[in-house]
Amino acid sequence: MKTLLTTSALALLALAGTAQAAGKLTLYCSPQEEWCQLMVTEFTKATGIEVAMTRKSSGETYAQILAEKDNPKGDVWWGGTGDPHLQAAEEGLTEEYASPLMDELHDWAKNQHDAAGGRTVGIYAGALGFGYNTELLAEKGLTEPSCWEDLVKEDYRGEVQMANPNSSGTAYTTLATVVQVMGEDAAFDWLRALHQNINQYTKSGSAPIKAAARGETTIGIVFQHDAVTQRVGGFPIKPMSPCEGTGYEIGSMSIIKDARNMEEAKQFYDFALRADIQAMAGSVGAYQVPSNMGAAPPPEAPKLEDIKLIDYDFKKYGSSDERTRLLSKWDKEVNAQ
Ligand code: S7P
Repeated sequence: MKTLLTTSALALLALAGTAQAAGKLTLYCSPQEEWCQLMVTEFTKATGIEVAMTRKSSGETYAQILAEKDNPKGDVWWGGTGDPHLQAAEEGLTEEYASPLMDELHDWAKNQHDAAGGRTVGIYAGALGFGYNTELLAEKGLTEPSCWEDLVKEDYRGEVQMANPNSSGTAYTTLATVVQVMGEDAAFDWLRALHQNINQYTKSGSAPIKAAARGETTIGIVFQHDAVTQRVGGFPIKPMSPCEGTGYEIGSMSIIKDARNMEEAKQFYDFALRADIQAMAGSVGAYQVPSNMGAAPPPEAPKLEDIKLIDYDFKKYGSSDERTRLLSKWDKEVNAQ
């Protein structure tokens, strides 16, 4: 009996040891929920590490990491637009790390790493634009919008939806894009004019095109890949690339400063840069361009080389001063109207 008890106690101890060795990870996730879930499942399958994941928009996640800076609760922030990752890096909220997989990445992903002093890295890229519900547009007898300038036409009163740039990285990319395309004064005139046509500022960046798919708004300002997801899902959505040119995101990943599970955080970081892992995105309708050169973009992904992209100034628009200034100006001069 004594021997039996000792044996089972030893077995239990061994089991506990295995669970402890496998570890745990707290993941803050900013892309679409389906992709976040896929990453959790695949990472746990590969490593045995249990992941507690929360999905929040990019601006919201940045604000949470800032609020938790003296007592960090998250380990890795995976995905979301690059600007707030750069701001977090500048403010010392994230940890420097160089993955052994860095050489496998496109230059734009490595440049993001360099710009942040090694505190963030590019994991995907995607172009901004808008999309519209073709059936609603026809029913309402509206003409097809193809330029940023079209979106402020009186014909589109109450027909346009975008997210709030404070919570949403997509909407902050929109704000920074129009400032770069039009110049700041003209961009704020345009944003005030657009405000007249907006039916709702949503919290999440992809919500406007999901609303368009459901027929709740005609036009949504979103990343083009998010419009493609709805079209592939069978909804009457047409993605558009604005005629004047458009900005883009370098979706990023950062390890949170003083992460409680630092070893697991690094394991996740390396895992998320792997070509085979990035190549899975298309299976859950995520059509961004992957940062690992060995991962082919999903065939549905908008081709960045065919889009009139601006030379988006990530250093400037991802800086703490500029992001804070533009958001506060938007709050005062546009949203308060
Ligand atoms: O849906 C995918 C995606 O567009 O969402 C991310 C975005 O930052 C999260 O949404 P928010 O705009 O609400 O922050 C993008 O990085 C990603 O491509």
